[in-house]
Amino acid sequence: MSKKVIVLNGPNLNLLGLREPAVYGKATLEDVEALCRETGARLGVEVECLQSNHEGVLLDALHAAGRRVKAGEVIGVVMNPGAYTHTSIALHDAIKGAEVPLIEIHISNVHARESFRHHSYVSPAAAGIVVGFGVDGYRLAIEGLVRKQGA
Ligand code: CA2
Repeated sequence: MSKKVIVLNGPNLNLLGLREPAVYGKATLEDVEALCRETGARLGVEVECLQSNHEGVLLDALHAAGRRVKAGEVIGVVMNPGAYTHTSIALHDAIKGAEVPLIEIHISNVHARESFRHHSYVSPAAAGIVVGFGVDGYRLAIEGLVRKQGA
């Protein structure tokens, strides 16, 4: 059975493609999840996707992913934590505590935007970061995770 990659999307990413196309592009969350599954299929991994607007749901998903990494079923997580990137010490602690290999991805170049988007609580706990490539960044992040962790 093929190994799995978990793709997590945080708050407001369910609005992708429906608002602010100049910043985030025209692709919907459904399109992004299809792109992730296609990328996984090409690389021989199965992709499971979850989006939530609730911090606790994302924390639980990271804990579950960590357990599945230890069981050898999952290779790691690709996560766009949305605005929780800039606020959540709890996400930082969960990634470290669950010992889950995680690639942080942002659609926009957060460093070219408002200063409150320049700091990430997630980055110091991440195995890698993909920023500013639009939704294509999800493909790059999955490729990077598979290269780093093996499948
Ligand atoms: O660039 C990214 O991927 C972000 O993680 C997106 C977050 C933002 O808070 C981060 O600073 C950077 C926003 C999530 C998407 O929010 C939308 C709001 C309206 C329309 C479409 C998406």
